[in-house]
Amino acid sequence: MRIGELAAKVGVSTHVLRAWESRYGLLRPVRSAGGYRLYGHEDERRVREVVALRSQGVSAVEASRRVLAADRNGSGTDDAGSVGGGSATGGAMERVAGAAEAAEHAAGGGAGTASADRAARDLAPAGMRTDPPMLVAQLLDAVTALDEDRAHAVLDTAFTERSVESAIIDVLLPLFVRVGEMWELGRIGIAQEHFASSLVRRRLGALSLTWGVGTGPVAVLACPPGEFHDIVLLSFGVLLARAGWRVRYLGPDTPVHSLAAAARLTSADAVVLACRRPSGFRAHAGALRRLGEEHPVWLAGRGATPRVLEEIAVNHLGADLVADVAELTRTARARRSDRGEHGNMAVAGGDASAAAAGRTDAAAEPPSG
Ligand code: B12
Repeated sequence: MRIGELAAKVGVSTHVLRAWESRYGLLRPVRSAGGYRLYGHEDERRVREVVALRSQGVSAVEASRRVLAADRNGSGTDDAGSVGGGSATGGAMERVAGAAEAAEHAAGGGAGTASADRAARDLAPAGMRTDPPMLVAQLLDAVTALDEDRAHAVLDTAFTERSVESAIIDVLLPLFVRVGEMWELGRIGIAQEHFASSLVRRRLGALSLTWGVGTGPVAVLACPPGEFHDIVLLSFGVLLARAGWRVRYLGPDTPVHSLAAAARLTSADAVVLACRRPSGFRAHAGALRRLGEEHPVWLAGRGATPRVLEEIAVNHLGADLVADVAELTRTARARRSDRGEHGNMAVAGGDASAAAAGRTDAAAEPPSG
């Protein structure tokens, strides 16, 4: 059933149901073929149990905690259980939950859905639930606990409530910055880092399924030999495709002669190579320089230092992925127009920048290419 139907059945507003879903993971909708969130009987049961506890004066966060813990344990309640399971006590979910509880008290403290409604309104005025730092914190918490379900629920929220551009740039990439920091501090391990990478790669993979089709310009994307950090490159591919490009993704650890062959085979309008280490580019300086004479070549990532760029004499893409898409598009247009080719340039008006401006809007339809 859709959320409105569930709300009518259980007597809780859709606003509060959404808050319980995103904050506490109480609801676990599945997607219909048309992309709608559909709720089942188990969701209804959990909401009814929370409502019953609320009528006994239990706060929403505590009620959700008990219901989810009972679900995990098969029966009974578990007052000590943490929301969503795992070892994330003290994490963002707990902080969010604490804030929710505080707001609920501030809003009158009484049991019942009216106060929950009020609390949700007070606590989550427009955008709080979809606020990127909050989504990043929730994702990090789910990753720390290796909680796949919860991580997907947060990712669902990020991608449904924000544009794809914003979900990637404001949520996914900052997640990796945080994962790196937490890993350096010894607060998460390699398991979490791999878990986060695999989770996000699968999400981006789903977004990449149609990036090869159309008639737009062609970009070949790769990392040089020995480089496996490709999440940002993959993200960039998704953004390029949304701006009308056709993407040929060779991914990590690509031999440079294979990259050159691929660029030739596809008559690439852009070749993008990403690497964290300058040596990853330098080791292939001659081959990259030659490739740059045939196709526009762009180096990206931390390895693309001024010295490397000077030595190899190709273009540079900085950390602003939206501006980078626009730059590639401008260059491809100019190149095709120099060659007198006009018909095949079905790129979205350069409008990665439009996408940037509308990052918090609903995702724009990708250009038909
Ligand atoms: C996730 C991750 C991994 C994943 C990568 C998954 C994947 N497919 O990408 C896996 C598990 C595979 C991995 C492996 C390793 N990793 Co690692 N990893 C990370 C981590 C946590 C995040 C990387 C990331 O995506 N960062 C987020 C992005 C947003 O930041 P960024 O890379 O700086 O990119 C910015 C710009 O440079 C630019 N950019 C980057 N790429 C691109 C591409 C394009 C097209 C554009 C336009 C822009 C752009 O945009 C970004 C926004 O500012 C970092 C920690 C960190 N602080 O980055 C360590 C880190 C990069 N890894 C590190 C290490 C040591 C390793 C391993 C050697 C570990 C090991 N012993 O096996 C291997 C090396 C693998 C290899 N040979 O490449 C070190 C690197 C140290 C160094 N001095 O370079 C780091 C810094 C961790 C650390 N503190 O020690 N890693």
